[in-house]
Amino acid sequence: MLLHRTSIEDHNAALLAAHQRRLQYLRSEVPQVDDVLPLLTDLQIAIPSWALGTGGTRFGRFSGGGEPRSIAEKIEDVGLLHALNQSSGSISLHIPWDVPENHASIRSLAAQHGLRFDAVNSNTFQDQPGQQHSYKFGSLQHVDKAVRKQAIEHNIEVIRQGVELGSKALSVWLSDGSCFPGQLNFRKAFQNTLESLQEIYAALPADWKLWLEYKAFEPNFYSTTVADWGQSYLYVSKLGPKAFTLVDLGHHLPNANIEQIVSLLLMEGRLGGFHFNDSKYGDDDLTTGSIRPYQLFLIFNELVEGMDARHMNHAQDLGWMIDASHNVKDPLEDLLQSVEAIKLAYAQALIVDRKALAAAQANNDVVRAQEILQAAFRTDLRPLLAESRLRAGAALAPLQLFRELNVRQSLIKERGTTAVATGL
Ligand SMILES: [Mn+2]
Repeated sequence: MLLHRTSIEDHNAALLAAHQRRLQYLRSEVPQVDDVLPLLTDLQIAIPSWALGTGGTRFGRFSGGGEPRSIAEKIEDVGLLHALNQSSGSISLHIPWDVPENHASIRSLAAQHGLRFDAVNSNTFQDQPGQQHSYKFGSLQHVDKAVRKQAIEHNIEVIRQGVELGSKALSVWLSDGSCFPGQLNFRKAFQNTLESLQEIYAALPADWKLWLEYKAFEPNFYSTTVADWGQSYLYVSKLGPKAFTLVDLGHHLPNANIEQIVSLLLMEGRLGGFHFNDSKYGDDDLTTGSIRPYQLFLIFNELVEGMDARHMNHAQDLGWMIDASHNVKDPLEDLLQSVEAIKLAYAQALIVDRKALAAAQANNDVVRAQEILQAAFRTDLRPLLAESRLRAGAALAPLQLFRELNVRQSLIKERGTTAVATGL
């Protein structure tokens, strides 16, 4: 489904007066408005190809209809999101759920929608039909060299696919680990994994990065071979300068101080990027910002401070991606909400009074430090986000327009009620 320019223009015209009133008030309250606007416009959040359909749990899956049936339709869905918010300018493919048959036509379709290809993701946490060896007891860590070799070759094939699409990063998440004490020799599992990663690393093109994602538990429940940021850091520091740690917000043990992790990884130059989502209990994969928006702001506060300390480009130098599952919401509506929450937290972090905060820290003025952070967090910057969208040619209120245009009904009409997108 293509969004007509006039739909956005009519929508914006109807909302313009109220928007300008709110923006004018914000300008009187926040002096940095004009500095923040171009940064907000530049920040693009990648949409994963597996998040465009309904997710599920091991108890069931309740399809919403109109799901994309092919990579082309997935690109069209991301193109639709991008037309609505001009903030979702890339797509991250998962191999083998999404293997392009014709790279040139897929690339040109993406370009028509103003999209590029973000990191490609490998999958050695499932067995695929016709696969010779099973990953039941791990992949890159496996005790059998033949299984490791198969997993290494899969990752190298994913790099090849990514090169064809213009991707610049391989994202690796391993479910490797053990479910019971005694099942695994931890040291051997680490060494096998490191050697396997070294072979994959050697296949990276010169301008590529490898992002190693960690996760505390699940599907293995006793040990995970890349379980936390320290373990990921150990691997990537041994691999070389093109390897980085990837932080998925849902992959920590309860109450982990993610903002501190981010700060230290940035300090060491080893933070590669993010998978955004939110959670209350574990790896819930809920809408970003739906449960703990203050934590999201604190993470962005450290990101902005740490990236500026290293003179990094906020939009270009880290990978920004959503990794969520939509079990009860329309996936496209959920993704619009997620992008909004991410950019809102970023905007809040950009208006933190850093000089005053540094002075409060130097004087051990704990009360003042809290006041400074919370003043930024509690400022309603939604008119600023709307203004950045307006200037980029997007909709003032993307979610509202999505509903006004009955987008989901159109997609159901086009694709049917039983279409099921590939993914988990
Ligand atoms: Mn992830």
